[in-house]
Formats: sequence, structure tokens, C-alpha cells
Amino acid sequence: MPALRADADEIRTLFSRAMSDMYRAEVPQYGTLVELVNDTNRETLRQHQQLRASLARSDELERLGVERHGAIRLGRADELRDMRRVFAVMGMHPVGYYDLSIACVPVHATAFRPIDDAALRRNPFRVFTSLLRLDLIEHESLRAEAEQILGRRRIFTPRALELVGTFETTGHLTIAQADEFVREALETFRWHSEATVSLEVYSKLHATHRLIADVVSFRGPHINHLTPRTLDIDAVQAAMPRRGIAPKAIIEGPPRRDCPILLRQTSFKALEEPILFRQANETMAAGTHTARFGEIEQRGVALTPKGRELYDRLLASVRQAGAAGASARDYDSELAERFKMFPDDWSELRAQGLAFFRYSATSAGIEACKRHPPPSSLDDLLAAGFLRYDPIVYEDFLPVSAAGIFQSNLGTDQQQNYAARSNRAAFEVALGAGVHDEMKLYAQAERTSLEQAVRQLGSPHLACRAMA
Ligand code: OOG
Ligand code: NI
Repeated sequence: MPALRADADEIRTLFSRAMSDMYRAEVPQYGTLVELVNDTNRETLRQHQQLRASLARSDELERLGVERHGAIRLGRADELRDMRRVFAVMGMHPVGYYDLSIACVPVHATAFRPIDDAALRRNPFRVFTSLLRLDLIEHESLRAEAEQILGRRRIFTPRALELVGTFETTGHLTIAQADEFVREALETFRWHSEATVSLEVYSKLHATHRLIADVVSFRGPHINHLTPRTLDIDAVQAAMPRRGIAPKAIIEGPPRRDCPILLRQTSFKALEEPILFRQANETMAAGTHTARFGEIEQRGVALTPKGRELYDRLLASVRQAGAAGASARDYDSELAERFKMFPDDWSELRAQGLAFFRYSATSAGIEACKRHPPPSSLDDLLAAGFLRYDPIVYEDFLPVSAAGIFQSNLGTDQQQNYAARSNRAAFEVALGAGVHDEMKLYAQAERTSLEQAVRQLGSPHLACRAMA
């Protein structure tokens, strides 16, 4: 009998569960945060039946409990390439390019995540993956030293890479191989309380940029946070102190709204953890390192390029007004004020082409269309109640927010001035592949849903006309 095959969605779910268990054991505050988020989500769903119904229609209720993202930082181009191969086994592909040099963080990044609707419904696990840019470090001898240290490490176990090879040649893993793969892959993300460098080298790297010390001084890219998805981030932010967690001052992203857009995020401060450093004379020296933190997020509707342009413009105007450096209360009210320009009504968001939606045929529509030919324009179909639309959730990240998350955990004293030097081409060469364009993915999801819905109403010709 042939061995049973594991599908990519199953492997991803196994992996994200294993990662969550590992992080919960290593960082107990993460477990507390997950409990708080689960309690809040339960309460929010109880109070908002419409939200519950909409999430149920988009198959998002099921995924809510397992949904989370993580983040890692890599040091070498070939690490990024192999990471892409490892994530491919779990059905996760690079989407988007994020240049963090704009925020004085010497990395660029992508998000590995599932890309098709069915896979996203099963488990939308994502990993924000940064690659250190040593080219942004001016100090030449330090750059050479960092390169040399990074050059010696192997972040994947030989067996993990072997199983990736099996997947690439046969197109699948058996269930037994998948279990082994998850165990082996997990090793790469584990925390190491022993550094690979001496305390002196660590301090030198740290003085240049804390992030460089974090990437260069260890055997592998420890997962630095795991983020559950909440349905009410303000409620969780307010409740954190009562459970002994101290959140950062402001929530990144758009303000609170009736119709949530994109992504709002907040985090708790990174922990100072004991580390042993390997000294030149082979003795060990005790020190600490601060890298791991907790984060929560609330996801809203994905914006079209037009909507995103408006979001970026409004956010920039708040930050230019200097509110980012002001008190949290000033920042929040300034943000809310400026975003009054952004329609906060589902039908306006749709009519103005600011956000992406998933269409579905209503049962009343299906019944009616059996008796009479349906109206042929999209607006008429909606007005007649034959079609319904629900927001398509934003599955990606936001560079300005990511910069804020990075910085709150690096300490705001570090303000190197890297000119914005986005280098997507170099990133894709390192990755060994192009990154997917998230806008195309959302547009396609919207188009497919409309085609299906219109077909369900019984007229294949309608599809082309409704979309025109
Ligand atoms: C990644 C920070 C970005 C997010 O949610 O925007 C991020 C990091 O600190 O490595 O995770
Ligand atoms: Ni994050």
C-alpha cells in the first residue's frame, strides 16, 4: 500500500501549532496573551452577531482560533533562499517586499504565507522574514567580521534540508516524513541561551545596531514573536495591564473604526534574557540579550491601490504633524481626526473602489433567478439583494507599522540615518525567486468570487456583464 501523503495545509497547521507550543513554553507571557485574546474574541462575537455572521460566511470563524503570525531575521542570502524552500513545503510563499531602511532598521523583508483562498481558510499562518543588510553598515572591519561569523553557521538541520529535497523531487511528503520535517524545521526557530560570540564582539555589534547583534550572535534565527489575531484590539490593549502585561503606548496602523481596514497592531516590550557568551579563552561570560516580545493584531479589509494610497497619505500627514512623538492621547486623537476623510461605511468603501470584497449569491437570489432572468449589472444585483458582499481580510503587513514594532523593541535611542535605499532586486536574487504582488492576489480573489456567485445565479453570461 502506498504511504499516505500529507498535504501542505496539514504540514503548515502542524508546524504553526508546534511553534506556538514551543513559544508558549519559552515565553509564558505569550500564553497569557493568547488566553486574553481568546476571551476577548469570544465576548466580541457574542456581542456582535453581524460580525459573527460575516466571518462565518467567509469561513473566518474556524481559522480565528489557529491564526497567528511570527517573525524571524536572517543573516545570509542563502539562508533566505533555503527558508523559501522550507516554507514552500508548508504551502507558504513570499508575498510583498518591505524596505525597513526608511525607519533606520538595516533589513528588508517579505512575508511567507499561503496565497490561495482555500489554503488561507485552512490556516493563514504567516512569517515576516527579514534579511540583514550588511551593506548598510559603514564600518568596514565590523562588516567583514559579521560576515565571517555568519558564514560559519548552519541554521537548518541536515535532515530538514534532505526532506525539502524529497519534497522538491517527488512533489510531496508522506505523513511520517511530514512529522519528522516539522520536528526538524522547528529546530531552526528555537531560542539559544548561548551566543556564538564573545561578550566583547556582542557589545561591539550591539553598539552599531541592536538588530545586528541579534542576527549575528546566535546559531539561528530564533522566532522573536508570535501574534494572535484579535477582533477588538482596543479591548485587549486596555486589559493587558490587568494580566500583568505592559503594552507599548500606541496602536500602530489606522484608528478604531466601524469598518476596520488593513491592520492594527500593538506589542509588549521585549524581555531581557540571560545569555552565556563564549570567551576567547573558552570560559563562559554571563550577560543578557533582549529580543523576544509579544504582539497582537486586528485585521480589517484589504484596500485597493486607491484605498492604500489614501491610507498612506493620511498616515503620513499625522506623522508629519509631529504627532508620532507626542503623547499617546494626542497621537490617537490626531489619527482619528485625519482619518475622518476615509469613508467608514462598507457600501461607500465598495462604491468608491477603496477596498476588496468577496461576493456571494444569496439564497433569495438563487430562487428568484430560477423564475426570472436576473438583472445584469452588479449594482442592480446588489440592490435586488441577489448578491451580497463581505470584506476580504488583509493578509499582509504594513511597513510603517513594522518599523514601529521593530523600534519599540530596539529602544528609541538608536536612530542611525540610513537613506531609504530599497533594493528589491537584491532581495529577490537572495530569495532565488520573485515575491508575489499582494494587490494582484486580492484582485483575483474578488474576481473569482464574483464569477462564482454570478454563475450560481444561473447565468454564465452575466458574469462578464456584471463585472463590466
Ligand atoms: C519584525 C517586525 C515586523 C509586524 O508584525 O509588522 C512585524 C521583527 O521585529 O523582526 O512582525
Ligand atoms: Ni509582528
